[in-house]
Amino acid sequence: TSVHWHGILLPANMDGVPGLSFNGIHRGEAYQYRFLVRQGRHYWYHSHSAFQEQAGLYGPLVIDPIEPEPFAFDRDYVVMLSDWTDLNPAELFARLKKTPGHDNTYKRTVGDFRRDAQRDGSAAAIADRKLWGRMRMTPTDLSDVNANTYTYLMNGSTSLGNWTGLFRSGEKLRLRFINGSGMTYFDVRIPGLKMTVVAADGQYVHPVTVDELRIAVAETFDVIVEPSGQDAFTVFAQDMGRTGFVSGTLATRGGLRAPIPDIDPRPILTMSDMGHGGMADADPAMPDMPGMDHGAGGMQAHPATETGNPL
Ligand SMILES: [Cu+2]
Repeated sequence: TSVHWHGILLPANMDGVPGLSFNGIHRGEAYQYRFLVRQGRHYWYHSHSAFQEQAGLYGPLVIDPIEPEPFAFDRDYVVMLSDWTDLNPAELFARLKKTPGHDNTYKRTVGDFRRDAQRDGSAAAIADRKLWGRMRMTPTDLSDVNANTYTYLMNGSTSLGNWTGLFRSGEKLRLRFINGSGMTYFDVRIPGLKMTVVAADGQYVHPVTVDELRIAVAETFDVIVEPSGQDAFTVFAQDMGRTGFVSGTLATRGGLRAPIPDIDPRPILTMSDMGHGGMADADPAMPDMPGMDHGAGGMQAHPATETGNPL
């Protein structure tokens, strides 16, 4: 196994990436992690070996800074989101290799084609289908694995389990959101409350007040909310592909619930989501796909050894 301290600044051999920063921890072995902590706020840790993170080997990491923080709060809760499957993650991965579309039961239909052809002309509608076909992708594919397979969790609880954070009316709560998912992006909101984002990935930001935020895999956000006027508020996190959600509750006492909103309508990807400048630039010959080019250019190269590693 291994422990990777996600977002923590430390020497490379403490970073916990087997085969890159150390050799991993084998059966019967011990490895002492020892490093100076140079940061405050919250991060998370997870195994960096095989599929252990997907199998639940992760957790939040909260470091109280010595210097006072530039915002006030009365209570402090970690809200850790994740995607759980009872399948062995290695089997899930193997299934994904064989049938990548297994979870994607949502496809465009002949009716969608008629509508697009009416709106954009049939040549454009055909060209659009050809382009997606050539990429062997579909505009409805937002996540390879979604709620058809996953159960989304909040602090390890399903929506039925209803993780609850208590408050007294008028208090300021600090919620430390962490996305510890294998692959799920969540859109998070608390109907009836504004969220003021005060830090992102452990870095203070100029406070931004939002109704909803999107949290990608491994991201963290600190938000301040001030619940008042009702006894319970739903913390609602739906996946980006709108296949499912997990919810919890902020409440003045245990056992309360607020209404849970419906999942939003499902979005359709466009060519600009795929890294194209939009349909106008979409050359049917598809010479270049900047957003999808994993082979060259923008990707950061890793040094072959730790000797003289500048990173
Ligand atoms: Cu990580």
